[in-house]
Amino acid sequence: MSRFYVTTPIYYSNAPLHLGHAYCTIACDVLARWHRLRGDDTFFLTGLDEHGGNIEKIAKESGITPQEWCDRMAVQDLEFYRELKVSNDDFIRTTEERHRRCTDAFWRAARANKTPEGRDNIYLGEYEGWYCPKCEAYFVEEDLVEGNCPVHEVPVEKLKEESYFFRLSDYTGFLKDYLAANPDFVVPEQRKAEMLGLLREGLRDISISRTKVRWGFPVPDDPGHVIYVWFDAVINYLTALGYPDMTGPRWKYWEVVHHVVGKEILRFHALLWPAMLKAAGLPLPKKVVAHGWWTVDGKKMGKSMGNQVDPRDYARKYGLDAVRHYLLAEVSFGSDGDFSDKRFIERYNTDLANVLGNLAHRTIAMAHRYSQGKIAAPKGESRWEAFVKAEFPDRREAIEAVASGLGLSFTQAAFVTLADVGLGAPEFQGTLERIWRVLKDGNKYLDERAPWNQEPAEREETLGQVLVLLEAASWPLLAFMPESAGRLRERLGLPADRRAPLPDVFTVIQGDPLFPRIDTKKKA
Ligand code: ME8
Repeated sequence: MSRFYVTTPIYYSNAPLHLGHAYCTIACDVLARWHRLRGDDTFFLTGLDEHGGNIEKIAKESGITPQEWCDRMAVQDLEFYRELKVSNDDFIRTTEERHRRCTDAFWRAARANKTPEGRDNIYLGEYEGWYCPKCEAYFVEEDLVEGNCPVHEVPVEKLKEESYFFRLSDYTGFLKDYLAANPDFVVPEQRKAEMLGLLREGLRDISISRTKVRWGFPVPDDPGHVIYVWFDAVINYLTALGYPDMTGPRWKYWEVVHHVVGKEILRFHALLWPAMLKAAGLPLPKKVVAHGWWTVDGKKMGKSMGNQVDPRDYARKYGLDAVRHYLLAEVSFGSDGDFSDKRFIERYNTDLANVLGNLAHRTIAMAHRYSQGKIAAPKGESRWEAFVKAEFPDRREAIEAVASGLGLSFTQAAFVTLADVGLGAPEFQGTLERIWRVLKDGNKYLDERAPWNQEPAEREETLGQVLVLLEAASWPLLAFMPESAGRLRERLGLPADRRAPLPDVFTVIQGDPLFPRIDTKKKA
């Protein structure tokens, strides 16, 4: 059985989560759900990053302890997850005891080993640099934008302190070689290019302890220092699997870990973290995927920007699946996208109401009007086979292999393959675009055949063909829009989330439109 492990970043506990966090979490949720549908042994992790000076400061300002602050935020954030129906298998908080044990063991393992150049991985030194309290990270002069943090555009402070360092500079050559030997390790390509650029410049050692901040884990054997929040944060991905115990039931997932992160924290995941893992003698992740930013009027949506969108407002109004679809269909995963009410509604109406919703609704309605909801499944191969072969000629062999391997029809196998290839990249927008290309052909077919004018036998053939298409498409859509695709499958008279052999005769069930059109005129 194949395995799959996917992680989101652990989000800072300093402020409520917003659409940007939902975006990355939903993308991971789609991947996890798809792998579960494939029958893979899947593990999906998300959680909260609760340490660091920022949290210490905000708790102090609120007159409570950092732990109390984190506990309050965790309740809110878990509610956010519950409402977005995220299917994570574990939820990690970095203040947990399991994480302290794991971080301590990891530090000791890295400290005990040497770099590829044969030097100590961790050493004591003095750090001076431009520190952004919001990033919890130091920047060098050249990184600053008009003297401000390049991410948050807030003033940075010049700080100097005794600090432990991780000798990242000694890993530049190792990482260059690793990225060259593993071309899919960092995706997409445009984001990998940024990492290669950093490697060409050469990596600098990174400060991994603080003496000014108290809110964090003490450095092993030197409690005057607290471990830098980023060093402890990335280790969470191991904590959830039970590290340092590498004999536990979850350890098997480590070799298939996929990290999905925003582009601004890619360097921590694609450069620092692999070097840290190598230092601790552990295998590197399978893949690191970077996504772009949601902006509002061109400005990054952010906790400190005051322009956050709460995805729950949209989910309550238009349905959670409409939010999931919009986020993943609207922009290519590595690129930025501007969030707007107008685009949300346009995409909903074109993709969901007009294409998928309309195809399902009118087919099921006609099946009832003309045949009491009973439609024989067409014999032989469906008419979509030729369309798929013409549209995706380079996928033909893969589809045939999936069909024979899984005992599926060509049409079913086509959608499985489109999802497998697309989500393997992962490339959400492209996957949805390809699925929609076939669904649009479904509507075109229905219009051309005009079953309302056909003789009963021909009409049954037409409607049967569309039902076959809807069944095949609904399978990968269970990952993207679990509730609506499940409801569609039930309307087709099929189990919502189990692939049973297709019936000889579909018994379809009528209901309200899956995606009622949003009337923009009425809204105005
Ligand atoms: O960086 N558009 O936490 P964080 C898209 N704790 N995605 C966005 C976004 C936006 N406008 N805003 C946030 C941290 N995100 C660290 C991570 S991991 C070991 C530690 C998403 O709360 C995106 O995935 O600032 C981004 O990388 C993440 O939230 C940052 O969350």
